[in-house]
Amino acid sequence: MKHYELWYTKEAPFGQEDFHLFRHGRRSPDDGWEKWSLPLGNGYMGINVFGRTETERLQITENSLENPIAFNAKYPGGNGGLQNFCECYLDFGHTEIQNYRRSLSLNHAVAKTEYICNGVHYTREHFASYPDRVFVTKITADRKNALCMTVRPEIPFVSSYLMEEGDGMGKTGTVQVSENKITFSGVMDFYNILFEGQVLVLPEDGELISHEKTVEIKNASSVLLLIAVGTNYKMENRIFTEKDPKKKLAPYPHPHDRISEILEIASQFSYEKLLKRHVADYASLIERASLDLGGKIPEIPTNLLHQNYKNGNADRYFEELYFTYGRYLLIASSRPETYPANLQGTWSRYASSPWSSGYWHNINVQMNYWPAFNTNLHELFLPYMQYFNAYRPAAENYADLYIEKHFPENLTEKGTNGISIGTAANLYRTTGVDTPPSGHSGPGTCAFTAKLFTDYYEFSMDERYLEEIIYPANYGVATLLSKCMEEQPDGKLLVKYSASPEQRHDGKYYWTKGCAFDQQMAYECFHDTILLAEALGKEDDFIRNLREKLEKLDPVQIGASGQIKEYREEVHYGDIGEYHHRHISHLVGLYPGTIINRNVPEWLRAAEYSLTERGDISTGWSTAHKLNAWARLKNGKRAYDLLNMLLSKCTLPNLWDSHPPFQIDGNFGGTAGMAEMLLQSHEGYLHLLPALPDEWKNGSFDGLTARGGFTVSATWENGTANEIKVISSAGKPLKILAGDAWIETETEKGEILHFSRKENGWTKI
Ligand code: FUC
Repeated sequence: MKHYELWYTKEAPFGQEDFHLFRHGRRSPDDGWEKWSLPLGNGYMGINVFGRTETERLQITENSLENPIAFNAKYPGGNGGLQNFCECYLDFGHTEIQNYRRSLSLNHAVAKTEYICNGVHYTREHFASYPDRVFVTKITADRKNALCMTVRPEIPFVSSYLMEEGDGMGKTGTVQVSENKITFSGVMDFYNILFEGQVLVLPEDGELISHEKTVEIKNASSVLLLIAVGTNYKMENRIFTEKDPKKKLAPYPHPHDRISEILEIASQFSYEKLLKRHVADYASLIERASLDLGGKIPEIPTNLLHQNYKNGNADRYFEELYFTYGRYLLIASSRPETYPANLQGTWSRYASSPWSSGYWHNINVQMNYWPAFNTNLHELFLPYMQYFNAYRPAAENYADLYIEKHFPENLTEKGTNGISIGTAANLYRTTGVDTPPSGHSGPGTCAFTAKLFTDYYEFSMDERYLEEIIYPANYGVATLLSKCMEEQPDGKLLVKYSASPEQRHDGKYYWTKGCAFDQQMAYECFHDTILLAEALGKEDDFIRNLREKLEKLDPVQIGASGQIKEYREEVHYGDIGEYHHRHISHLVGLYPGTIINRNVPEWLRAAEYSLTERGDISTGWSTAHKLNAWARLKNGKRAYDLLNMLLSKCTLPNLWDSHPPFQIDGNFGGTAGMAEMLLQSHEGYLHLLPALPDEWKNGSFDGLTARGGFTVSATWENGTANEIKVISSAGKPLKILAGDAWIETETEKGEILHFSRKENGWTKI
């Protein structure tokens, strides 16, 4: 893999990012955390490194330290959610600085800060180790005994309330020191979360002085810090079924022993050994896929490279870097046995995070996982499957209640009414499907989620979770959807209480019957459930019934303007709802769905019309969704326009996506979209370079993944592919469209196939 690094010649400012101010309409300057700090993570924790010389700031997040999602009458602005775990300050007092540089290596997932102060070269290296569950910092001086510093962790937002006295969202916390260990622990009131973090301070030589809340190091040559954090949260069924917030975590032990043990074990390794274990683990994921567009390693810092890009000097390295960064961010925020990536991945410095840092199921959380499938990071979706397993009984209960209330004639025994997944969710609570008038997204949200499970299976061909999770998820969602449809006089089956996410008409959320979002998603889900049943050799009355229902869904309708109708009652494009609304929910059958494809050219044309009318200018994730949609329309120029816009207008100097504010979904959607421009597999075959823009005339990619369990590498020149390598993990038949020629062959499990372009087509070599 090429050398990929974000680097800067200035430290990240402390900044003033106060989300409360943002919420109340007064954007405060946010030059610190959101724009300039560099994120690290291992799923267990997220760390933002500022690279400051006088006082370094390491800001730590742990996903389960949450208040409830509080979008309620009391707090209409939306408060609560994920909260900053710790601000760990390192006081160096270095002010006269030369040769400053800070960086984040995407090859090794290591952040580095270096500079010269008083003739001494200081270096800091930081990484978040997944195998050892610790955050590691090593600070070195190149002159013996020249390192003096104080380690000073603080618990942010300790207060008896969050917004106002008596709101029940207070937090207590204390910092204590025992020799070379600093422990910061407390209780977050609402869910009674017991939290603790520990910093182990290990100087190489010099003197260690323990103060009440800090540890001071004098005259050392290097210092190693090991940090672990945790809470008594466990992602289990009871969290979601227990209604009393105070009882959810009641059976689980205080995290103290676990954190102590993690540090005890990690401290037996040398720094070099910890680094080696971390790099081996990380490299096994990041190196699986890469993209070479001919970019040259730049000699200017990343913020200037970005500035040049914005000024119209689009640079191939910058695009490659963005692609790699999306994969890096997913590795840093979604590892098996930890938590799924949330709206900000796993990073929050706030008392109340934007949209609570929740799992939002009408686009955001789905987008997080798109690159897991086509960029060869399949197992990073496991945390969501584990989350689903934990909330499943609650989702079944929501389905019972929903059907009982709205479709009593379809109510069956408790637990057999399907699975209901509404828009809002976090680690403590999910919701059932939205209902009018206050909700805003139809039950298609459930199928939008189930699609991820199908994609996981189709891309990885991993059968381990098929019977236990993937099939039941689809079956459950199909069950719910089939119960909330109404047969029309013309025989069509339409979702009743249907809404195209967040679309408003005359200032109100618009509820109707059978909008495109719900019908398309229902179609995808019924179709997938039947396929999965076939894969498992299962057949029952319900599956037979789905086959009949599928025919009646009428998921795509073309209107008088030639548009895909967002609503059945719409005549011309834009009759109902906002013309340029950021959601393109009527095109989910184009992407991430698959029904709008080349077999129905008139649907593709209508999708193109609708996408064009919707316009390009939008928020971060919306731009990323449009990029994927244009890729599926096989329009390299337009896909590239959107990519360019995403990178120029919706990307911060630390390359985080900006909605605004910072949301991680656009990063993930952007990375997936770049892969989608180069390889597609939703039409029953692999399509190589389906949306190649002129800007990417020559290049190669390595290790992208396609449905059927294929891993693909390819090179191209002057816009034409000349070499293809395919690894077949499942031994499925292989069909590729590359240029104007087809490749068709049987494969065996584990077989590696090479093809070379000759004048009259492709030859197997
Ligand atoms: C959905 C989007 C918003 C925002 C929020 C977190 O509701 O429509 O734009 O991204 O999620």
